[in-house]
Amino acid sequence: MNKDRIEQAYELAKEQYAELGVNTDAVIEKMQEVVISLHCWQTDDVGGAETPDAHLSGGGIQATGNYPGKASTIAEMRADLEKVMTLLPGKQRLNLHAMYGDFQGEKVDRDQIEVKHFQSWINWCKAQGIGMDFNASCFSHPRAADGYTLSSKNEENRQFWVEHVKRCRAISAEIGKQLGTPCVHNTWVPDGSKDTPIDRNGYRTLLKKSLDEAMSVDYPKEYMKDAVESKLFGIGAESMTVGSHDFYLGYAIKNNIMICLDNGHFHPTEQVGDKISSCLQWVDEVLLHVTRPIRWDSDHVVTLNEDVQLIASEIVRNNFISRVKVGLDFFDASINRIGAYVVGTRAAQKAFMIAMLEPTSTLLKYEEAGQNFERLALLEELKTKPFGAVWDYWCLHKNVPAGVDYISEIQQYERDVLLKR
Ligand code: RNT
Ligand code: ZN
Repeated sequence: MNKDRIEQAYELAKEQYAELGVNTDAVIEKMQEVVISLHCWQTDDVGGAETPDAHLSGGGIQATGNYPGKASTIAEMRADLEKVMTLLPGKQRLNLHAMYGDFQGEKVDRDQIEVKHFQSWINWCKAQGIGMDFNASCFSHPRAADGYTLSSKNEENRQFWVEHVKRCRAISAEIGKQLGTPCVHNTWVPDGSKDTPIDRNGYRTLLKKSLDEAMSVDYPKEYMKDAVESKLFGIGAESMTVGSHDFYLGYAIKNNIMICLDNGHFHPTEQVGDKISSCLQWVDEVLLHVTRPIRWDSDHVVTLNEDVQLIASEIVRNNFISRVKVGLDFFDASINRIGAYVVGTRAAQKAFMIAMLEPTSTLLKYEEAGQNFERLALLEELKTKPFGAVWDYWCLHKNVPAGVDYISEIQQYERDVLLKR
């Protein structure tokens, strides 16, 4: 896109927003505060770096598609993430899963992982000038093949997963310490039952016990923070998920840890945007997995839709930016994966910018005066204000491609790098 045109369009947009009482320069400044944690697992369809076919050995997670070019080494993952970051305005973090340790060809089971296996990732983050978040990988493993991990009635398996989560938390604390920014450690388990179970309570009691054991060591909050992620159902766990929202919200409140809200993990008419102000009455911080659910899949590439918009608007309206950590959680193996990251992350960022371009105090005044027609009208008019001009200007300002320009850059990377793999 032409630089002068972007600047001209911005000046006009700035005037239009100013008429509504919105300062676009301040919005551009405030976008700095929105930091998105890039999930590493879109690089390779949640394969992991343990063995070439690790993901085939036990369920819990599923990616569909076989678009060429997926990363199959840590070096390729890093190259891809570096490329992605050159195409994104604003600041990001890395969100790494434990199964992506740098094991150097050694077979290290999940109950044996140590900081040393992640040191090269920490160094990479340091070199990139970004923070890092971490996740226990309680899936895609023979000990998860029967559908249970932390809530397993097989005591040996249960202890194996407790040990894994314990180690992941210790590694997280070291990550946060080394990088000087708290590492959010998220625990999600696929545990659940395909058909109607008898002992729902038994599994939930075991999950609580395991979490208590895995979280028995306290770490300073400047190093690491715990989050727990609920789910409604998964493939093969259609009838009951042990870690339901009720379960984890209770656990998070009781232990004052973060609740992770993945917007693909609720009934289709429930909105995570509506849950943020409820959860934050009871816990200090919330973690988000921003995604796009479609029918049975909870992990399509994020687009700028109403669900994501409500999430961003609720955070911005209430000044919750520092209390809500934003991560992404999608994996699409059927399209260019770099493109998936860039489209999905930009969509989330756009939602935040649109939220910031709202004259919230005017809308609030209308609402409190019972002027609901006026509130509705202004919300509708905002939809056709020149948001895109502000967005393009921000991209220009951040030295990343504006508008559609990233498409050709990704096509070029595909030709030069991805198709040669
Ligand atoms: C799965 C959860 C979980 C995973 C990642 C890989 O339904 O959303 O967050 O997607 O941990
Ligand atoms: Zn998730």
